[in-house]
Amino acid sequence: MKFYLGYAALAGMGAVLGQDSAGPSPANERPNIIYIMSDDHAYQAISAYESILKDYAPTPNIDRIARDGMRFDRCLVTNSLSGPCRAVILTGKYSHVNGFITNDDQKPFDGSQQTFPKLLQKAGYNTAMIGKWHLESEPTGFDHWEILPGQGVYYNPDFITREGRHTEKGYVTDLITEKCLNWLDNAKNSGKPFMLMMHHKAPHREWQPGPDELSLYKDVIFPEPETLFDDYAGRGTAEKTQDMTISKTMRIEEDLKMYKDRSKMRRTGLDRMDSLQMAEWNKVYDPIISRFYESDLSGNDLVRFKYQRYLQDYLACIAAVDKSVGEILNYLEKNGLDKNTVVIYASDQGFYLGEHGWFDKRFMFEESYRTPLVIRWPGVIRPGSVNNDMVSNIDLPETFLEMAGLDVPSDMQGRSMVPVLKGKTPSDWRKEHYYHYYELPGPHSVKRHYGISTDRYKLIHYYYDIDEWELYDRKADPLEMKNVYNDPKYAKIRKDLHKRLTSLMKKFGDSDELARSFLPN
Ligand code: SGN
Ligand code: CA
Repeated sequence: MKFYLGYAALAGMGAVLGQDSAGPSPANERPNIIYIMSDDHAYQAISAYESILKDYAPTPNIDRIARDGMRFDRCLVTNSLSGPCRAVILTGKYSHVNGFITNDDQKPFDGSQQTFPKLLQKAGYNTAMIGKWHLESEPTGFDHWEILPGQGVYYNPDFITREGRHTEKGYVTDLITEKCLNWLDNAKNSGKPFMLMMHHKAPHREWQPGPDELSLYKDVIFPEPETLFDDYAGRGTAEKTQDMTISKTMRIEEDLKMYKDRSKMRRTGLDRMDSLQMAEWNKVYDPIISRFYESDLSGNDLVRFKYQRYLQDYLACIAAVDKSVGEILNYLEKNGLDKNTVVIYASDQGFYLGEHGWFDKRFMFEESYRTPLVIRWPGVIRPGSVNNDMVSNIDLPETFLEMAGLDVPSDMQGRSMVPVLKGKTPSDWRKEHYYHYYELPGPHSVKRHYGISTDRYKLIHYYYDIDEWELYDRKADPLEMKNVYNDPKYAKIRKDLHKRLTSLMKKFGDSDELARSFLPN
């Protein structure tokens, strides 16, 4: 792994902890852990990452975590969907092992199984979970929890606690932040180390900006990704038959708020706004709506308009999330907690921002397969580090356990990233990563698939109602536009990847037979 001291101007940089002179060891004093996760936040929309949007939509507070800590440039998920990712992060086990394979699972998450919050709680941590949970069963392993029902809504949302369900007034990102700050205020005096999972709903579809950000990007024109008008030539059935394009799938009214029929606001929860909130909303959106219907756009011009509207709202939601991260960081500093608190920022999975003409996730292509991850751990992580190792969301619980000085149970399937965080990636760190996505039938019609990814290649098997293999060479084809599975030049690589995929599946206890057992009758 390499270090890039990207923020040379950082105060005191000269004196910063070399790898071996790292400050207080985590073993001396167990650190607090704050895991902040948003929903569907693409790394392309974090200014600490390289992206065409970098200069258009800054995320200064998330960037603060990267600047003070480590940015991961290849953190991969095992099944790019909300509920399944959350189950992986709690258990350190693949979906077929923890039992939660799709969002629409008939079976809620089995909360009686081993999870990292339970293990931390048992070891004396004060634990809490606040925000989007999305696992249907009640949270277990938390001293305190307060969750959104299902996906939750943006304005005046309901929350569920042990006492039942109630409605609160306000914007969901602000409410979750406030609840977390209140909990921290008690936790800091509890005499125990704490672990907080702060899970934002934003910036999930339908991307409804908060009152302070309504007009933030309304007049900004964002650069377009190279593949906005992808026609999927050179790829297979799965890419051609998905239902997640900006052009066809994205709805002008509910998604882009160009309401002609305001009764449709009920479908997206916007009808929950009170008259003041609605008046503020209308002030911004009414003129955009009038201009849109006057302009009578069609074809590629309409796609371009939709892309811009999508990003204006999506990035405005993120601005509120970034502000929330800043409030947490400031709180820690003000209360002298910053030195002994690890702060992690991640998304549940990646997201398409117009690449391949798409929004949403699910595919094993980079934008949804990779999730943003930045971690600050004062005294342990060298500030301004950038890591290119293949890490995964399945490594997070093992990492949290080791941070707390606990042993990692042998049945967890990931690996603690603590040595990676210390800048000492073990020589036997993973060189390949296993993926398996299951949700078909389901929203966006992405075929079921599993596959293996290495630094350079990806071998993917789409199955269920089709049986197609694809191979991508990310070095020759970084945008993943060409399936080279049948190219004789890749015959050797293909063979090798098949072999490695078979042994990876065996290692993790997955198989075609098991995949078939999860198919709908
Ligand atoms: C909803 C969204 C989908 C999204 C899924 C899963 N439709 O069904 O676009 O893919 O959630 O998202 S919506 O019209 O209801 O917004 S996930 O992040 O929770 O997995
Ligand atoms: Ca999600």
